[in-house]
Amino acid sequence: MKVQAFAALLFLLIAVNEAVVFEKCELARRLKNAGMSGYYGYSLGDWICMAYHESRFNTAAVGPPNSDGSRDYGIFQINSRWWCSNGQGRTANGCHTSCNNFLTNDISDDIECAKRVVRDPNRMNAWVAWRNNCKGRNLSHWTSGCQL
Ligand SMILES: *[C@@H]1O[C@H](CO)[C@@H](O)[C@H](O)[C@H]1NC(C)=O
Ligand SMILES: [Ca+2]
Repeated sequence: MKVQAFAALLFLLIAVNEAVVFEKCELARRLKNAGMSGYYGYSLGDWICMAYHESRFNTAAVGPPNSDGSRDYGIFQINSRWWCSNGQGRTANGCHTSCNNFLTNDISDDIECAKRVVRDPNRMNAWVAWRNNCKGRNLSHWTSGCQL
């Protein structure tokens, strides 16, 4: 019984922190509720297109090392050189957090950090995958079929 209770607790702890692959419309709803529609002039389509091309909506995504040795974390692939600390190498840690916090199924902190990133002069050009795949395109299909 004790062992079972422990196993149940362990499972709960794992489940709470479990990574998740978001479905497009669920992500759209979360982003809208967090005030991302029109944030700094960017549409929900911009954010969803960016997340898709950066992480395929996978909150557990960790990118390969960048040329400066940093890595990118989570659904928005937030960079360890500038925005979070992974305990390796220099970081400005602009979002004042551990990069591991961007790998959980709770994306509220990822969203807050993405807002901080886009307030920088580069805006969404900070995300190379957005620049290459989303910028200046018709993004209406990223929110089509979603009840928002
Ligand atoms: C974007 O694409 C949608 C669906 O294909 C279309 O209905 C809409 O007119 C397009 N918008 C622009 C600005 O081209
Ligand atoms: Ca998180």
